[in-house]
Amino acid sequence: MSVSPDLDLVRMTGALGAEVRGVDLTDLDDGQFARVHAAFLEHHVLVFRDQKLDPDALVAFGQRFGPLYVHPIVPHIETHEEVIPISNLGKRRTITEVWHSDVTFAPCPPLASALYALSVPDAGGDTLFANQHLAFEALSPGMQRLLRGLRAVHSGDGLGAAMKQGEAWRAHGQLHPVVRTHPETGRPALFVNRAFTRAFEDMTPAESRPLLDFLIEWATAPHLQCRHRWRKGDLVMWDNRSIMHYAVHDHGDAKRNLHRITVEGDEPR
Ligand SMILES: O=C(O)CCC(=O)C(=O)O
Repeated sequence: MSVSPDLDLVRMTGALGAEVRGVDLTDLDDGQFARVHAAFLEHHVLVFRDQKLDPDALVAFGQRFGPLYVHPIVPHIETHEEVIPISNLGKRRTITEVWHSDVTFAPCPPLASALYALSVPDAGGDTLFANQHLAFEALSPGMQRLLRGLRAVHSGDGLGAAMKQGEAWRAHGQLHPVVRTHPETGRPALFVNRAFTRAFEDMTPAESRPLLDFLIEWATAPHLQCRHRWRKGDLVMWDNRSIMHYAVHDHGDAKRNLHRITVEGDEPR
């Protein structure tokens, strides 16, 4: 049974995601917010169509979940340090077309991220999401035991280099458990990703690569995914503690502009 019976929800796939209908994010009372929050924990990715969110309203909505995070590398819009512009810089410069969770190279990666669509291509530019609870739960007991004993190093070196801050991030590494426990639901989730996870603790990248490759391929199989096709005015929010995402760049030079916010998270355990 759904824990959010009063919301009009349309699930995206069997694995994750729900569109929430009939909600104005600029006008959520506490009861509605509690139901949105419950739906967020149950479905991991929420879509709200036809929203009108200037940066103040976007920040105010994000703050319902907690203080907002200021990205340590990616520049923000001039007026709001919590809001990152995501725009189409062309296929060769895309840095989000890779399976990742946001800012896992930080000691406390964000709890959630949200994107608000200002302009989108007629076709293409979708975003994929993959459920890391299901990814972990489907592994064999032996592999689950092995992974529960491991930690991995995450680094912002690649993103730093792409943003011309390579020197500052070159030697950077942050250890996190390979399996984290969701702090609100207690559910385990795989916590490695293609963009930032470099190696297992006390192992070389070459030694780590075969298992990391296996895990990321396993964790992004089609039956663990949902796919969002953007419309202007969409707000999509995901749980960064249990989800990986991937921006599909198949729209050439067509305009695609979104605003992103992230909510502060806690130390993965
Ligand atoms: O542009 C998108 O669809 C996703 C952006 C993204 O991956 C990110 O902000 O981390």
